[in-house]
Amino acid sequence: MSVLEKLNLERRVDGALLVALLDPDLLTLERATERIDLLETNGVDAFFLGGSLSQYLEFDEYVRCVKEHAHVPVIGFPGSINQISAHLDAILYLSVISGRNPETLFGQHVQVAPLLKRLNLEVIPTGYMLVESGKLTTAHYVSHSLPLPRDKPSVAAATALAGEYMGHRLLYLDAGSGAENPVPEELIRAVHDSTSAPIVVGGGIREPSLAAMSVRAGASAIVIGTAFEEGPDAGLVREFAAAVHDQAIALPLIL
Ligand code: 1GP
Repeated sequence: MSVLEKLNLERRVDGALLVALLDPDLLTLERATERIDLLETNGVDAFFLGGSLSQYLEFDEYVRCVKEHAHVPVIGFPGSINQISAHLDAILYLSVISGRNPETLFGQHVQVAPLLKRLNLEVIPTGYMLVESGKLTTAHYVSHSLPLPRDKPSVAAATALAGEYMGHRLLYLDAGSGAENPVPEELIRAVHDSTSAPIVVGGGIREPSLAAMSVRAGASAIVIGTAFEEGPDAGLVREFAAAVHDQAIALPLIL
């Protein structure tokens, strides 16, 4: 069964998905492996593994250790072409469609495609949209591109629809890790109303209520990084899980 099929099964039971971000630049391997069990047993459905800066030298070993401890899918969220490992269950094949930098739209993809094929990794074509969030985040900076304006839902909707027409199977709206402001509700709703692909939302979601709001607006998966970095307690993870899982709205399956 592919990772997308597994996530769809989970979605049928749980509604939207709660995803925890493990960024090797920010979370030592020891701290990451320590908290995997706590995150999983309290409701995390999958891990995204990667980061914008990519200074970590032993990426492959990091992924291998995480995989040894994790029981839910571990999906690559690469900030660069160095963040590829045969130990991943799948990888987001991210095209930064909010920007016009050819390297992050298509260039790096050509460089890594043969390697991904050789590793037989499940590849998930993802239209990645950075959203203006109040201050410059690392993701905005390293992508060499302008983010989507946060007060222009129609621009985000048009961008997302174009991404869907280009064949992306997921649309990822990201305010950037540690964002001052998360992706606005109106913007998520506009993308949801104009597309049929599942929407992943992340960046600056520090409170369970913000996660719930994003799901009600149309997000099929919520990514939490910073809020889980400082040794989250089980109660906080459960609150996020309830906020994400318990919104009774119909969302597209990840197909
Ligand atoms: C960033 O969406 C992720 O790509 C997570 O962001 O660290 O702000 O939760 P935070």
